[in-house]
Amino acid sequence: VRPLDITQLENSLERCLDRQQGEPFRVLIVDDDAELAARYSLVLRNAQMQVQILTEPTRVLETMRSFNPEVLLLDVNMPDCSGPELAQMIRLHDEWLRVTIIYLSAETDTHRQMAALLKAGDDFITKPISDTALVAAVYSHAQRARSLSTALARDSLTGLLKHADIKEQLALEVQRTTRTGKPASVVMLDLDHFKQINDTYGHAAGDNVIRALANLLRQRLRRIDSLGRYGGEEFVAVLPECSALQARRIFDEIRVRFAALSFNAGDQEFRVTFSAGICEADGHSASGLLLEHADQALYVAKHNGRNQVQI
Ligand code: GH3
Ligand code: MG
Ligand code: MG
Ligand code: MG
Repeated sequence: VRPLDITQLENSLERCLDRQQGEPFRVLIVDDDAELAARYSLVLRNAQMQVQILTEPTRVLETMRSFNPEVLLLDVNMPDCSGPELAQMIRLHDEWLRVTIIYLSAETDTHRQMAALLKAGDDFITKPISDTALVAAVYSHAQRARSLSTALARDSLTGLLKHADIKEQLALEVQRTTRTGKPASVVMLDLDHFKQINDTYGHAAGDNVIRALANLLRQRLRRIDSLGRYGGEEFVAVLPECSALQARRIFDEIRVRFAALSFNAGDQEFRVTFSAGICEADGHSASGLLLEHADQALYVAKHNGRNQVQI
């Protein structure tokens, strides 16, 4: 086995940190030893992470709510509340599932380390630790926590935005439209006779159809467009800098492609269609009203015989 080359490790870590995209990782340090906490904080800040220190463990939940960390560095032995007790309490809240809890302690007794991990928490780092090793450990955990957080924020069947998030995205685009004066379009889309599809071919086959439509939409739309699963078999797309007429052309093309796909359930083959309604944002209408208008256009598309796009 080749000995570990620390310089090489440090170089690769630097490259890693250079690649750190978007917002810096957030780390919350909970330790009753303020001096020690400040020391670790400095190391992590030098590695471009955002750090907050908490020497009073009872305030951990409110600090997590305001700071929203990816990683919690937790001391084991503290006067008011032990680290493992705190970790256990945090794990009662589903909203903090995406946060990695790492114990950072001088505790070298492996039985006590294990007891802490069995109670709650994800990793145990023993002090003293080199700066590089601390940064590497926190960085990898933070990266994983962020991926998990991104995945959890998405609809699990399709990977698209969830109901509340696509609505939020629409509100943001409406604001932008007001600023830029460029039109944006909202598209509401619903699969045709989908109850019948489920009843005839089974729910699993129905799920495949929903996934296939999500993939097709993702492929055909631009990066700046937002796409959400609004309900069971309903989708909403928000298209910035796109008039209703342009949106209709795009969705008519998608409609034709989708109708041509063939699905299988056992030895049966079947096809599915969708209907869509479009509404153009003029910079004055509230986003709720836009969705309502797109829904009305969808209703017309359904009423006129389905498998069509209406404005
Ligand atoms: P219409 O053409 O008027 O839209 O008829 P429809 O039968 O599609 O009516 P509606 O849009 O009300 O149907 C919703 C159906 O979609 C009800 C439910 O069985 C099915 N559905 C909703 N969510 C899911 C899902 O996640 N998976 C599957 N397989 N089916 C779903
Ligand atoms: Mg302590
Ligand atoms: Mg529906
Ligand atoms: Mg439907």
